[in-house]
Amino acid sequence: MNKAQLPSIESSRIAHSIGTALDRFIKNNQDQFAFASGELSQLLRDIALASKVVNREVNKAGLIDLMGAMGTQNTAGDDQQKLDVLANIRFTRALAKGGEVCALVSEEAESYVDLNNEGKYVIAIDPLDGSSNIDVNVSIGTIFSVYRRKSSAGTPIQEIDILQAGSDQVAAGYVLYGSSTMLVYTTGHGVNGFTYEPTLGEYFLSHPNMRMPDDGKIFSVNEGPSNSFSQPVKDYLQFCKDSHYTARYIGSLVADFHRNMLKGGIYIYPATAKDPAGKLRLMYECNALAFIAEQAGGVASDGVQRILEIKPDRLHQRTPFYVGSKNMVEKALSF
Ligand code: AFP
Repeated sequence: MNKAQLPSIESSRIAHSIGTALDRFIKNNQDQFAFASGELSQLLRDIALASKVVNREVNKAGLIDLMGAMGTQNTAGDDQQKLDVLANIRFTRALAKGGEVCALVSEEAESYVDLNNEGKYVIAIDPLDGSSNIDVNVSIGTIFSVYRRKSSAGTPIQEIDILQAGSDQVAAGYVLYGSSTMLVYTTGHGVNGFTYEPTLGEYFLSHPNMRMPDDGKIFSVNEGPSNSFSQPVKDYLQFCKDSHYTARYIGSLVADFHRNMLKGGIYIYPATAKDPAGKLRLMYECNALAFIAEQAGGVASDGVQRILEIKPDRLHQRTPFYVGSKNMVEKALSF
């Protein structure tokens, strides 16, 4: 009797391989991580699980009264949407149950949240970014940064645990709830993207070793407040137009970043008269995307220095943000 050959199973034309599931990928790659790799793996799995629940709720939102405002405001004074609050609960609960996280910084909470004091990790998260797009069925996202706590497990959380520079991130990622749902993350060894297969309830590796093109022709900026942009920013935008670049702006940072990551482009949110320090939040929006951009060959700056070098002095600190393809960001910074 002939034995079945593995290669013929792998290349079968009637049952195509669906690729590597996220769980297996995390497990296969955990040796790359210098510290307690099993714990970081568990934490990433907890985030993935919560994102699946949020994905389910985002998809059903219009049907089960999850659209619209809560009637409350977050730390930035923005109206909280029901899905913002729900996503915050889902991620916080998953990370609390997982037990690996000692403290969580969220856009939706004024102060950091204590979780398991024995946990070795600190998370900064924007549970649902782009919430003004929720009600109109446009892509939204989740952004997260993972840090090792500096103080010893079991001791009280200190400021040095929470206010870490982006360069201290040990992992970061985003989830894009778009035409398909994707989880993209890095642990500092390149960037990998996984697409959610809803009938199997699993993420599968669809974008291995993602690289951001060095050049591109897309610029993403809300030009509404452009009268108050600085002259160099105005000049760079004029350069983009003179160069016949394409303007693309969704208003959901994850979606704009992801498009530019795949196609090549630059995302800019500069200082404006309304937001003199920029609008975007360093700890749970910019740091994660800066880490991913750099890992994929891109550049992220506040206009003066690398985003990852900024030492935050408060949880909800804002920063101007220039991120994207290397040559485009360097060109913008040269103005
Ligand atoms: P919201 O979550 O309040 O919609 O903010 C989204 C966001 O932080 C980011 O995702 C967008 O890129 C940016 O703000 C959009 O800001 P503008 O509406 O000022 O263009």
